[in-house]
Amino acid sequence: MNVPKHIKTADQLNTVLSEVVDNQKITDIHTHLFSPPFGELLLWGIDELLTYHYLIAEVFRKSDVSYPAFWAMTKTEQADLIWQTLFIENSPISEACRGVITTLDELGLDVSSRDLKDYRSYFADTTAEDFIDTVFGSSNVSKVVMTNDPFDPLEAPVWETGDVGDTRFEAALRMDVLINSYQETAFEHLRGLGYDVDSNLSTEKGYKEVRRFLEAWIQRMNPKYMAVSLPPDFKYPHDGVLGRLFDNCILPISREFNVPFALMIGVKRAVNPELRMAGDGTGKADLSSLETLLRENQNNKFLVTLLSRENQHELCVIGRKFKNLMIFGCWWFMNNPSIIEEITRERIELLGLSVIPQHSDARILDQLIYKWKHSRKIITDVLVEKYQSLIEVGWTLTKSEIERDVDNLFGGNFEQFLN
Ligand code: RAT
Ligand code: ZN
Repeated sequence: MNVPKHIKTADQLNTVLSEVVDNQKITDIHTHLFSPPFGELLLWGIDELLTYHYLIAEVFRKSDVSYPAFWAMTKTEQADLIWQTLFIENSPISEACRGVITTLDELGLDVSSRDLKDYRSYFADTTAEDFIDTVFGSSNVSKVVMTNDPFDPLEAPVWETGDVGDTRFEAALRMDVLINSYQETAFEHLRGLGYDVDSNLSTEKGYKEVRRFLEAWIQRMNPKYMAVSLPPDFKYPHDGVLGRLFDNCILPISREFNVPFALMIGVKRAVNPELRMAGDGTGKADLSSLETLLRENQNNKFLVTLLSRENQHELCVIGRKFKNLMIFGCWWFMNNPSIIEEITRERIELLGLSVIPQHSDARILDQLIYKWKHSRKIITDVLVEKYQSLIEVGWTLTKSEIERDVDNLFGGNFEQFLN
């Protein structure tokens, strides 16, 4: 269609918006992907796709396999069971199942064949490096932010080499161990590295040492942000180790180095430990703690995503009060079409274009393809609806204005927030 400079009709709008969103390069601000030097930490291929923990949770609902029997299987056996149970004996219509089908299709594989052997041989014929290019090309993702745990014995040595390879992979300093397991594991780990800290963390000396640890990792990783996942009953102010870490270590360092603090609130870890990584749940948080944190630390920048649907509207209202808050993504159990659509509409209606509507949370490289294909379509539909209501009363829009808006949503807002 020949689109005039000023877009005036619904058809013109649909054409332009789909084209602009499809061509838009994406910065994916939260993933669990790794660049090639991290070796086995970078997951990709059909067996990894099929054994994604979202699908592991689903297979136990349909198969009689016991937990111990499943965990005793090799990865290939687990993938076989999941394929047979969730794709052959039942139709793969859950979002996590559908994602596998979208991905295979986008990679040019014949999904009508249902031939797992054929899919396996496709992946056997490629290398991680080539596959990164294929996936980034197909999903139009130009940058991904990893999740980097300085306490991970597989990861930390790679950072210490100073060569983390492909610059399309950027770092995020993940602090779950430091914050959520300080007394159980972190403090001893820190002592082992020569930091003079005790288990209570209540002295100026200890705070200084934790700050020294954070500074060292900020210098090593150059992270886009520091991040933590928190339970729904997270409280601030807090008179325990968490509160002392926040007030005396993390918030000052976050300000000093201009590295925002990302809070991912609402996860109940190990609701069913038998499911291992698939065993976490969700709960509604009391967001007055978040309000206090934002109000009392207005010179700090916070990125926030929440795991409970019930909290999403309230979060948007908080976003209207605090410019030091950037709301991002539809996290984990929120990353389903019906919820993405609802949350995106809610956010845009309350906050306009000042949000980061989505991240992928991809754990397996291939997932960038389906997670972004599915989300891109939903975000486009919401935007069409919103622009259309303007056009209907005579407002005119140009393609370049739409390009500006879309660029902000898929990368620009993140970069501007960091500056
Ligand atoms: O979505 C997921 O894969 C979860 O297991 C978590 O990793 C979550 O996104 C997190 O970052 O804690
Ligand atoms: Zn995650």
